Amino acid sequence: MTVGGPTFDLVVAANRLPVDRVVDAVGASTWQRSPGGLVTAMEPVMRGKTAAWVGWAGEPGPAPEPFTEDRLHLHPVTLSLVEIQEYYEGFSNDTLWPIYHDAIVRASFPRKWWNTYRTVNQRFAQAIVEVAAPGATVWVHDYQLQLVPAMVRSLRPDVRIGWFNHIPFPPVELFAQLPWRRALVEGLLGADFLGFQRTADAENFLRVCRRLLGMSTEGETVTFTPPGDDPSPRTVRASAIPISVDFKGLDALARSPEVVRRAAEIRVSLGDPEILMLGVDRLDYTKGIRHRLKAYEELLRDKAIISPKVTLVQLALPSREHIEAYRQLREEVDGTIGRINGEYSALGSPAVHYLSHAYPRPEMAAMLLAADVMLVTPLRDGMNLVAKEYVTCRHDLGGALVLSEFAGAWHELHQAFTCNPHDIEGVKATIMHAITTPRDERRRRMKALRRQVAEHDVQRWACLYLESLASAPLEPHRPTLASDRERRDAERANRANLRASDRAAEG
Ligand code: ADQ
Repeated sequence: MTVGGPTFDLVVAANRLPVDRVVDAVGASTWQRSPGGLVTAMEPVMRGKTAAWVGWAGEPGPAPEPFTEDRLHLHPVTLSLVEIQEYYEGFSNDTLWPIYHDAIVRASFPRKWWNTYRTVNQRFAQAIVEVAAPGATVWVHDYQLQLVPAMVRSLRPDVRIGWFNHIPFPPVELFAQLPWRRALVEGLLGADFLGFQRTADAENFLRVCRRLLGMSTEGETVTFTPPGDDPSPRTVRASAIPISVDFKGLDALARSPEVVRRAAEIRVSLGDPEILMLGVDRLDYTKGIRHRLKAYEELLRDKAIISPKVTLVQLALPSREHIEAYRQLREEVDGTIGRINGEYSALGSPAVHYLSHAYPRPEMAAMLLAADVMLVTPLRDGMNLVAKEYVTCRHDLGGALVLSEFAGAWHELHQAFTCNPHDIEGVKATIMHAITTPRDERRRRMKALRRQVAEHDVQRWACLYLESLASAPLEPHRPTLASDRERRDAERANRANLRASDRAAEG
């Protein structure tokens, strides 16, 4: 079903292409690699293969012609202004995003958004089959493209199809609210392999198949008879393959003399605080920024910490500003920080340094290296790469990671200082614990955290994903004794972490 253009053995499809258009002073435009982790993750697996990437180029209106950048074939998909509003801001981010994040805010269900979501998914599927070589591997990413697997399969049964969910997959009770729940599951089941961040996400998906669609599941697989003319049953595997960061690359960057110097400079420019706390988030209601600020404000009020000896830097990159819940969040965060600064700042040293810019990687690495306490307090997060980036940058074994148990990362980073962000007393106690823990104990924890991320980096994630896709519905390899032991250790550490955080909250 190709239309004569070049075809590729590996096709990645994501809402966005991994490039941004940059316009220079004289109006000439070029494409620049976007800094995102997905591009880095895909690099080693795409190298040496003929690969294409299908996605939106970031501007409304007719898509630019396909082009090649760094030997990667980029195939832009058109999105009109209305489609951006209804498929992306609407259905993806105002219907699915809240439902998939514990309904922290109320989801909206306009029917016309669904129609547009379907139309756009069909357009992506069409673009994919145009560039997929016979027998190609197609890797679809994220919640914006959940109908694509079945659409691709119906056009091109010869290709192998995988989907990876970067965000959580909700419990059946929440998923059941979606009027289009059956169509979404049937869309996903067009894949051979479905990857999730946590085991609980894969289990939620399998439970949805069982309870809402009456399908039969066994272990990590679901077997069903697809709708249509072909009555033969299919089996699809759903497993956890947690995403990670480019440990080697980021570690090397954080060790570079420029970044080490810049980290020291940052501390000096903040007035050399005894304790520098840092939060780095997209400005999203899932990230727990309000809860974190409340805990910080109360610690100042209680005089448990004193500004400017203790200082908080909060980077909050504005996002999805056309959506009401995000506008409201921004107003609240702006207001809260204004109030804290009015109450607790000294002239020239604000209690909260609040920054809304996008920073280049070296500057971000320097900030992570400079921070004594990193606050990662989401109410729900698929993974949270910032937590992994922080420990990657701490080659000096300094610093302490405060981590919410509702971040996917918590399931791997057992030596972090755990908190339940809903429990403000608990967050305060955990912050104080992170501050007061003796240096040797903090170093021991950081060393273990770094080992975990180094051994489970993003390159390993991408390879594991593709191996799982290739062998699905069978497992790519039998779990070894060592991985079984790893799992048991992880479960034990999680239980100990939870006990400690509950005790802290109970005072
Ligand atoms: P996000 O919700 O965007 O991703 P996250 O995993 O924290 O969340 O990644 C954010 C990235 O943006 C990090 O690499 C961070 O360094 C960067 N960043 C944040 N603020 C920045 C700033 N001001 N300037 C420059 N860079 C900044 C979704 C899911 C997550 C999941 C990822 C990957 O919601 O749960 O971890 O996908 O699967």
